[in-house]
Amino acid sequence: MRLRIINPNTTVAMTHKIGEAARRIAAPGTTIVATQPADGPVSIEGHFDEAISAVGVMEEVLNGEKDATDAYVIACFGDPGLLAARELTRAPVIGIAEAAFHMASLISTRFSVVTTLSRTGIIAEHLLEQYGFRHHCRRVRAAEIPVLDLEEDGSSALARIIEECHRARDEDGIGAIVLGCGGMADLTETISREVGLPMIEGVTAAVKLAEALVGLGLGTSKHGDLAFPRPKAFTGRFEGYSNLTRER
Ligand code: 2AL
Repeated sequence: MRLRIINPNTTVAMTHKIGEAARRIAAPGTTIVATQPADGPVSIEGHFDEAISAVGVMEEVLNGEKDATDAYVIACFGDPGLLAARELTRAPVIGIAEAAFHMASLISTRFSVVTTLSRTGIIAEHLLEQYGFRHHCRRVRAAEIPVLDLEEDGSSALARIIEECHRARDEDGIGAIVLGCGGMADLTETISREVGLPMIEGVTAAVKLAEALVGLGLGTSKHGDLAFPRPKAFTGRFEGYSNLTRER
């Protein structure tokens, strides 16, 4: 199967890291295509960044539709544009936050999330409510690191995340921890060893869920609100979207 992993921010190094983490965990028959939007924020750290990035996610899904894609992963912890992306394809589309929450709930009754900044924690809290995981999650914690610190050799990012995971383990009464950023895709094993709790990281969780859905022959339902978008004109810089509305 061909799995397109879309890093919604435009930092090439992060896209590469996400792609490598996905390849390490993918089944032998899975080809990973890791991409990012041509334009947009270099990191996603708030509602504005997220709104802009969602347009780039749509473009990357449309590119994937020309590339025989069997499944998509949106590799940012706010799952930007997730439902909109689903309207554009019959393939499954999985967000890394949603994937991580589901996986965590299968191996623990309570988990905490450790994300980058408090400012983005609210996005995770909204998603927990929207997806129905509010009672499974004890606490959304932040290591207070900007997303791009995760790309810098020698930064204190890893140490800070581990510190916050220790606090979560000791104070939250939880069985597992969800790592809340696509840029943490390569840290699961190290942190898990240090903290001694199961760590769920969204990119790897989403790859395995995508493989499961494709293996079951399941794709995005085209009955109801996830049907292809209603035909209409788009104006201005989005004029090109006017012809996407026919069903593929
Ligand atoms: C993210 C993420 O996963 N990628 C990014 O640029 N921002 N979200 C986060 N909570 O740090």
